[in-house]
Parts: sequence; structure tokens; C-alpha cells
Amino acid sequence: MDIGLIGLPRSGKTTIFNLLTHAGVETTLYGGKAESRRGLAPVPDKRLDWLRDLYRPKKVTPAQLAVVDVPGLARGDSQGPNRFLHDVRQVDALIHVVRAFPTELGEEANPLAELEDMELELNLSDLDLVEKRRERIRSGKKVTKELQRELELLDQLYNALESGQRLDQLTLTEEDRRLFSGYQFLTLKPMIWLINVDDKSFQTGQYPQADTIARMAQEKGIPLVLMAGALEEEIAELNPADQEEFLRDLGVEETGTQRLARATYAHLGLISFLTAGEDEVRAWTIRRGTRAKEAAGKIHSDIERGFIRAEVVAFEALAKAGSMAKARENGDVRLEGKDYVMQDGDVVNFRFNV
Ligand SMILES: Nc1nc2c(ncn2[C@@H]2O[C@H](COP(=O)(O)OP(=O)(O)OP(=O)(O)O)[C@@H](O)[C@H]2O)c(=O)[nH]1
Ligand SMILES: [Mg+2]
Repeated sequence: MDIGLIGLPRSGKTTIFNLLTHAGVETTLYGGKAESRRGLAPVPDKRLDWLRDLYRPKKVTPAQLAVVDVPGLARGDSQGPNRFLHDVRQVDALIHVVRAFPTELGEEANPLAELEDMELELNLSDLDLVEKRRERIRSGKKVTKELQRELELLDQLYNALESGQRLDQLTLTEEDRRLFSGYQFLTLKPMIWLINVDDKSFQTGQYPQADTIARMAQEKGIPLVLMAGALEEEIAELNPADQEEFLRDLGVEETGTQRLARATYAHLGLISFLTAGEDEVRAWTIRRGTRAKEAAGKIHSDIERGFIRAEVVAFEALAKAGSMAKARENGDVRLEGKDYVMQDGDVVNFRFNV
């Protein structure tokens, strides 16, 4: 699954891409760069640190999310074929990076306008797709029953879009969604708004038009995350102990990176399960609702095929017990079958047979 970082020029996309992926790509002052870049972002997870202390493994591997730094949107982009929309269609979810700090050239922040511009572009692009498909069906020789049904749905989508709604706000059946999955509608992709602010705003939580933006986000069902890109670049260079102290001094509990990871997981319906041993402590990303046998397949197809049982303990119970032996003694370690629905933070040992 690829998550696209999108936004107007100079909103801080590359800064945040670097923060998430540790890629060290050069940021620009004047915009530019026409190429999308893809990188892997390790997902911060304190449970891994705890397991590291317990097992002292050779290796610790965090879960990873793939992120794409998409070149800035220019106004009017939805009007013609262009790179931005093409690249945005390819990703599975979107993080809109919104500038809420004045630029180095002294341009004031207008995050509300940026949000409205982007929503409009995405909306117009979807309207365009709906329109083209409707025309194609209507001008076809024969309108089958199935196409008739599609036309009705397209009308429904058209009306929603025209009234400014996102398509992900419509209640569509699984069947309808399947019908539309080939279209790559942009407002059907899960969206997160990332407000990129200055140091002070990060501390206070206040930024221009914050109330209006919060209301809009709520109406549209979009999670809102505050982040201070430039500041966090500095924080990221400190060692973990200093990072915590720095955050404490600021009076915030988590970095924006951590908040973003949590919001992304929640909004995309993702959870992590953990595996732990002397060789490796590792987090794995799965969709909420994934069953044990399928989760085993994340690690290796052999483990899925030869699945016997999953030995599971909730991380919280393990942490409370202090060791696997104690957790076992407490009866916290369960044996689960292939249909067990995995929970976030399950520490798992799969038993299998090849
Ligand atoms: N003050 C402040 N400056 C920032 C912040 N985030 C990024 N910048 C600066 O804003 C400028 C643009 O940042 P980039 O990360 O290159 O922005 P971008 O969205 O990738 O820009 P384009 O790719 O050109 O569209 C750089 O000079 C950054 O250092 C922030 O949170 N606060
Ligand atoms: Mg950039």
C-alpha cells in the first residue's frame, strides 16, 4: 500500500518525506522537482523498544509504510492531463500536507485556502471521470441492465460531487465499490490532513483558521494531524533520551511523526502484530480483521500453508508480567486457531509444519 504526500508547492512535503523515510532528499525553496519519489517509512512503536530490552535480539525491524513524495499541485491542474493527477491516482491513500507557516519569502500562511484548493482539484478531477464514463455509456450501442445500474450510480456520484461532497462520504455497497475500483477516484481514497506548522503553533496547537479547518475536517470525516516539519527535523537528529526531554520542554507528548503514524493506522484500518525472539524483534502491518492464518502468511507463505496454531499474548499482558515465562504462568498466553482475529499488539509465535 502506497501513501501519497500531496500538497501545494512549498508546503513541506519533501521535508516530511525525509522525516518519515530518513531519505535525505534536498528540499527546495522555489518549488520544482517534477518526479515522484517513493520511500519506506518505519512506523514508530514503543512496544518494540520494550521487547528489545527483554530479548536483546540481533535485529529490531519496525513495520514500514510506503510513502510517495508527489510534486506540488499547481492551480488548475485538474483541467488537463498532468503529472500530479497521474501520480495521485497511483497511490492508495493520501496525506495532504498543508502549509500553516509563512514562507521564507514572507508569504503568509493560508491553510484554509490550500485545503479548499486541493479539495476542489480532487473533486473536479472525479467529476471529470464521472462525466466521461457517463458519456461513453450513453453513446454506446446498447445499454445493458448492468450498464443501466452503473449509470444510476454515476448520477448519484455526480450529484454528490457537485454538492462538494467527497465520494468516501457516500455509503456505497461492496458491490458498488468494486464496480468503481477501476476508476481510481481521488476523493474515494482515504485522506489525512497534515497541518505543517511553526514551532510555536506546535506547542499551542493554534494556527490560522484552526477552528474552521477542524470543523471542515469533522464534516468530511478526515483526521487532522498537527506537525512541525522543520522543528522535527532538528528533533530527529537528537538521541532518543534527548528527544524525550526536548518534547517535555515543549509540553507535547508525541512528535508529529508519531501522531501521523497513529492517525494513518487508525484511518486506514491497520494494526500491527509483533514477533519476538533472540534473532529478531519485529512489527508487522496487517488490516484490522485479519485472521491468524493469513497473518502468518505475512511472515512467510510456508507458515501460512503449514499453519497449526498461533501462540498469542497481548503486549500489555506481557509487559505487565515482565517476561514470557511469567505471562505463561499467569495464563496470558493463549493457543489460537487459524480463524482467530488478530488484535493490535498481539505478540505471536506461529506453530507450523512444512
Ligand atoms: N518554518 C517552517 N519551514 C518549513 C517547515 N517545513 C518545511 N519548511 C521549509 O519550507 C521550504 C519548502 O519545504 P519542502 O519540504 O521543500 O516543500 P515541498 O512541499 O516539498 O515543496 P515542493 O516540492 O517545491 O512543492 C523549505 O525551505 C523548508 O525548510 C515548517 O514546518 N516550518
Ligand atoms: Mg518537494
